[in-house]
Amino acid sequence: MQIVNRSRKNSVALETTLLIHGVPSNSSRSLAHELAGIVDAQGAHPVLVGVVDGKPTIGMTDDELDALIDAPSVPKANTGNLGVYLKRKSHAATTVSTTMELAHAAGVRVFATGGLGGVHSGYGENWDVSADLMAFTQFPVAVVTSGVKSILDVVSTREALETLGIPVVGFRTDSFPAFYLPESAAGVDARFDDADELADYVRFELARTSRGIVVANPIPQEHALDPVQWDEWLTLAKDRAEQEHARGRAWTPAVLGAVHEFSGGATLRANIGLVKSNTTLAGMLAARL
Ligand code: PSU
Ligand code: MN
Repeated sequence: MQIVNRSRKNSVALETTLLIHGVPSNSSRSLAHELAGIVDAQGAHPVLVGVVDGKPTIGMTDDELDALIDAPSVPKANTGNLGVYLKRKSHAATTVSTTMELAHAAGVRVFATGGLGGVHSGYGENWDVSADLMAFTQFPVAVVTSGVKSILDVVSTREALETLGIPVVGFRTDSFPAFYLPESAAGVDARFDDADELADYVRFELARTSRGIVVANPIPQEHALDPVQWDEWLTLAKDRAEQEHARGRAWTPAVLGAVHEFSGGATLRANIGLVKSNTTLAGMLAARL
């Protein structure tokens, strides 16, 4: 695979699906700049990952990001359909799975996102498990994430990670975080309180295996949502997504968009708060590798 690789030592990958499908388009550009600034401030190098005119790009320029933002519709690339978008010379936003694939192809070992995809708690009778989980068995990249999105079945997702043999370590937490909520009923394999110690482990584990690592970083307390309030918004949002017949890859963006609306922007602020915190930790890690 031919890639455009603008990464260098100590790079941190950032993904385009979060920017293009996870937040309203008028905040994509400013969020991208803020995240890049956060990585820089940690002494690491930010690389935005996406597909531009069929070119897998690790380190997108502002113009390239603008091209995706301004495109009428940009597909979400997972491990399975990525090759189709490359062959057809289309733009595509990379999810956690394809950002890991491209980061690895460029030699980038650290990636910051908001929340992983995982096991869905269901719409209708459908079985829906994100390609993000399998990607950890294929690409040795440490992904800093606030656990998995609270719109999923968090405990089943944690079990699925264990089944796949993927290490899940917590930064200053014993609990597997649930995106907008700092804790869930599930736990982590180990807790690290010190960034140096965490970086030593990440270096060791990535060299030892060809698998990725989930670095679980809970949403900062000041951004966390009230669980009861969250449940109300989630119920409304799922009903809305059902009414819109959102299915498959459209489900996550539809539910996220609806909770942002029902919460009057509170979930969006929380989402941005947790992504920034994950980006800070990813920058700290990359600077230490
Ligand atoms: N983190 C966020 N917002 C997002 C995502 C992550 O804060 O929108 C994206 C990631 O790209 C992840 C995707 O891979 O959501 C999961 O989509 P799905 O459930 O369809 O696999
Ligand atoms: Mn899916």
